[in-house]
This record gives sequence, C-alpha cells and structure tokens, in this order.
Amino acid sequence: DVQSNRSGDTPAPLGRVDAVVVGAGFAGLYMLYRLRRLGLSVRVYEAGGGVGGTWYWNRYPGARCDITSMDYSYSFSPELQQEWTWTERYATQPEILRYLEHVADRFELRAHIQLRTRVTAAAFDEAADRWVIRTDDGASVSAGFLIMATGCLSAAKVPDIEGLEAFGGERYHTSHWPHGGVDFTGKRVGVIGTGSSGVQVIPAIAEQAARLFVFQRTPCFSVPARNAPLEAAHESWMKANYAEHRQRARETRAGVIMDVDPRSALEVPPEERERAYQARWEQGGTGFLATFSDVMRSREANETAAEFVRSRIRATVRDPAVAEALSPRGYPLGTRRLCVDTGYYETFNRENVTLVDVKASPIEEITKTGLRTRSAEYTLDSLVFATGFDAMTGALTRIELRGRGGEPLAARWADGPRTYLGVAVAGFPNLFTITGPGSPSVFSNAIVSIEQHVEWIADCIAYLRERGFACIEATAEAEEGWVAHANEVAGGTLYPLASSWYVGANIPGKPRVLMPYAGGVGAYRKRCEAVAAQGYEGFSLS
Ligand code: FAD
Ligand code: N01
Repeated sequence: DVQSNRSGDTPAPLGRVDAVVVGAGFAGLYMLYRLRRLGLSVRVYEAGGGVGGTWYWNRYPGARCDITSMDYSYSFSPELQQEWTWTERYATQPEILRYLEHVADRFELRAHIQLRTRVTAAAFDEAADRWVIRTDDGASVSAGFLIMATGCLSAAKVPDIEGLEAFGGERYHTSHWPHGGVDFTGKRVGVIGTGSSGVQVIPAIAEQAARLFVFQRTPCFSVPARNAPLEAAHESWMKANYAEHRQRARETRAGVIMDVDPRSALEVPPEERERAYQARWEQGGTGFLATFSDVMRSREANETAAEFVRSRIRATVRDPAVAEALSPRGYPLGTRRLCVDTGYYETFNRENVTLVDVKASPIEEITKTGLRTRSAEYTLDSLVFATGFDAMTGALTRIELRGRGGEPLAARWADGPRTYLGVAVAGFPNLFTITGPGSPSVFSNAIVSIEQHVEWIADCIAYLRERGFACIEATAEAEEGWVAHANEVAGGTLYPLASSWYVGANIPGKPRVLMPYAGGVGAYRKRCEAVAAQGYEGFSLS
C-alpha cells in the first residue's frame, strides 16, 4: 500500500494507512502493537537497519541500562514478563536488543515496519484532515494519525570542533557504534565527553587501548552500579508479584520504586548522614538520590550528598590532583543526569589513562594526527565522541513537520518546545509525540512513561473512531496553560541550576527551557486520565 519511488522519475501514487508511527524502539513497537489491536492499518518507519531504537544504535562497549532490568522492560503483557529471563541486575545493550527483537517477533510486528527508511517531512492536509508523510526513499503516504516515537535521545550530536574533518584516524560516536565492534588493542584513543555514555565506555576502552586520554569539560557525579547476575530468588519474587510491583511503580515520581528516607538530610547528625549515604553507595544505583527526601529539593541538603560523592572520589583516585579534577562543583548532584558506573573512578588509577581537563585548557582543534588543546597536543589513532544528543526536540525538529497553515514545528518551537501534556501540539492536529517535551519522559523509567503515553494515545484514537471524529487538536489555551504549569513546577526544582541537556544547554543556540516535566509520573498520569475522562479536555474534536 505504500510505494517507493527511489528513482524519483514519476511520483508514486499516494498510499493510505490509518496511522504512521515514526521509530521502532520501545515506544514505536508498543504503539504499533496497540494500534493493530484496534484494527488500524499501520506503517512504522525506522531509520535504523533493525528494531530496538536506543538499543539498536548504542552498541559501545559497556552500554547497559541503569534502571534494573526487571523494571526496565514492558509490563503490558503478563505472559511476556513471565517468559523473559534477564541475566543481570542491569542488562547489557545486546541483551536489551535481543529482548526487543523477541517482542517484534512474538507479537508479529515486523510485517508493518519499514526499516532503513527515514521520515524527512510531514505536512497536515487541512482539506482531508490527514497527514502526508515523506520518506527518504522518495515515497509518500497519507495517514489519519501521525505518531512520533522518535526518541528523546536519538539525535546524536557531534560538536562543531574546528578541524573535525581533517582527522586522519578513526572516529566514532557512542550512539553510532559499528556493529562489528571496534578493536582498540595497541591504539592511542581519545574520548571526548564524561556523561552517562562516557562513564560507561571509558572503563571498557581503558582495558583494551594502549593509551587512553579522557577529555573532560564538566565532571559528572557517578555512583557505582554494583551490577551482578540476577538472583534467582529476586527473579521469582518479582515474577510472583509483578502486577502489583508495576502498579506501584506507575504511581511513583520516577516510575521506579525507591525507598525514600522521609527525613531531611539536614536534620540528622553528620555521622548518621554519612552512614546513610555510605549504605546507599554500597547498594549501588540511582537509589542514592533517595537517601533523604530533600536531596533533590534543597540546595543545602543536596550539597551534603554531593560532598559525600566527592569524598568517595578522593578515596578512590590515588592522585589527589586527578581526584580534584574529577570532582564536580558548581551544580547540584542529580541536576545533570546522575551517572551509574562500573569502575569509572578506579579507571583513573590505571597507568595507561590520562585525564585531560578541557575546561581549564579548552580543545582548540582536531588535527590530522590527533587533538590540540590550548596547552598541549595529543597524538591519537582513534577519537570517540561520547558527546550526547540534541535531546527531546532534535529528532522532531530534524523532520520538516508542518501543521495548520504550513507552519513548521521548528519555527513554532524557536523559543523552546510548547506542548499540551507533552503529547500534542496546538496547530498540529492528529499528531502525537510519545514522551515528548512537557511530559516526564527522561525524568523517569522511560518504559513506564512510554507505556502510559502509548496507552493514552491508543485509547484516544479508539474514542475518536467510536464517535466518528476525524480530528483532534490541542487548543492554544490548553497548551498555554500546560506550558505555564510545567514552567512553574520547573521553577520549584534544582534543575534550572545546571547547564544540562535537560535545559538544552549542550546545543549552541538552543533556548534554555527545562524540557521534561518535573511534576512526577504518578501525578502526571492522573492528570492525563482526568483529561481523557472529561472527553479530552483541552482538545477540540471534530
Ligand atoms: P528510541 O529508542 O530512541 O527510538 C527512536 C527510534 O526512532 C530510533 O530507532 C530512531 O532511529 C528512529 N527515528 C528517529 N527519527 C526518525 C525519522 N525521522 N525517521 C525514521 N526513524 C526515526 N532510559 C531509562 O529509563 N533507563 C535506562 O537505563 C536508560 N539507558 C539508556 C542508555 C543509553 C545508552 C541511552 C542513549 C539512553 C538510555 N535511556 C534509558 C533512554 C532511552 O532512550 C529510553 O529508555 C528508550 O529506549 C527510548 O525508547 P523510544 O522508543 O522512545 O526511543
Ligand atoms: O551525553 P551527555 P551522553 N568539548 O550530554 C561533553 C542517557 N544515557 O550520551 O557538559 C568537550 O550527558 C559534555 O561536556 P559538557 C542518559 O539519559 C543513559 O553521555 O558539555 N566536551 C558531556 O560531558 C544520559 O544523560 C545511560 O561540558 C564536550 C558529554 O560530552 C543521556 O543518555 C548511558 C563537548 C555529553 O554528555 C545522554 O548521555 C548513556 C565539547 N565540544 C546514555 N561537547 C545509562 O547508563 C560535549 N561534550 C542509563
């Protein structure tokens, strides 16, 4: 029903489907499953050569999730969650990819997915109340609904450093890692970036490379993962209690059950506070943020957690100058994504690893043979960019999306993304954004947020079809109200104090707006449910 026109000679006849979904990661696969169950004809377009999204692309050594595997998985199918066995507390990228491939097979999704096809543009045809979607193979398709499952962290960013193209060695971005892997044996390797990807890839490369130079601009806070094989007793407990466990997780702030100490960090004596942080450090993982109830609310409380991490860095890294350079200062812990590592700080005790502080001495140029900072030159065989993403909006604005009156989304969002509930945009009827800006998305276990959005969108489409509506659109007032609410919630948090990708600070010229919704997934879900229960309050239906 959808015709390709790679030759570009004659325009192919316009195919028609009920819905187009863009992206075949966790979000796109589940969206497809739900829409098929409603009986819709669906076409999924995926730029990658396989399903899996994040887990298809990010194949760098050390890549794994930092939400425990049994939580970082779908809950929609009780059979699936009983059948599948995770091997480790935090699953590796290959294992998560195998899981998503299994999901695509088990639910017979593949026939509806067109791989290696990038959506380049989509325009809303007001006369027909339909979207016309164009792909990079020259084809077009008309769809009643357009659902963006394009991912919050899928538009990779390589910084614009002078001389980039001149580099004579091999270069890699963590999220475009070669499928066959990379052998760094005997190589002099440079890694730029010390966020979550850098923290995972650096220890792995250090074990192989002859020399590793870590070019760090902003030190991160990282807590140990304490990864281990999944214990059989834990697995059987979870499988016996899965439904209840998942339901509880949906009602939390971040989509994961954390044992939050209700006290303030400031009300307990210093020795007890230290013991509490130490206990969480030993446990491993992001539960560290829950050591006290105000770690993410009070700057002063946060500083006690931050100083604890710095003390662990000093205790781990033998060279005091290196330990100091690795110690984050000037922003609260957790306001840039907390990293979770396996042997990250220990890596800087290795003879073959050198930390280069490129805040103190900025990178000036990439040369044919390596990299030059203001104070030194480094000869490199390979350069790894762990430099992140144009997060939340990049995958959307890289598509020429035009709503009513032909207005491009990128222009509409020039001063920052504006949505209603993070799932719809005024002036863009019948368009849904899964985990879009303005929804909890990256402030949560992504799978919990993805499932909630997919189910809400599927229910909405079912509602429209049952009542004979062709079109749903967020009103400008509802969008305005949501943006104001989201900004107000953001203003009450510590997040705006950091220059992070959460606020767009990593992309030159990107407006500084806290993009994810900071009100918590539990409260947000209730809000979405109430909107639906009121006949889609804040939307006009026609
Ligand atoms: P994605 O998995 O990003 O999939 C989007 C897909 O859309 C991609 O395959 C992309 O190719 C495709 N696409 C985009 N634009 C187009 C286009 N124009 N045309 C066609 N196709 C397009 N989250 C957590 O909650 N816990 C974790 O532990 C965690 N670990 C992570 C580790 C890494 C290395 C990274 C990068 C992210 C991690 N995340 C984690 C966030 C992660 O992105 C989400 O958990 C989740 O995988 C997102 O799924 P998605 O389907 O929404 O998006
Ligand atoms: O990207 P990042 P990421 N010169 O943006 C540096 C998820 N994830 O891919 O901050 C020098 O966090 C930049 O420095 P600075 C998770 O949500 C999860 O690591 O700009 N340095 C920073 O250090 C995460 O938050 C996992 O000063 C430059 C780094 O590159 C998100 O994905 C694993 C530079 C980029 O860090 C993104 O993480 C991986 C330049 N010109 C990813 N440009 C899990 O474990 C950039 N940098 C769950």
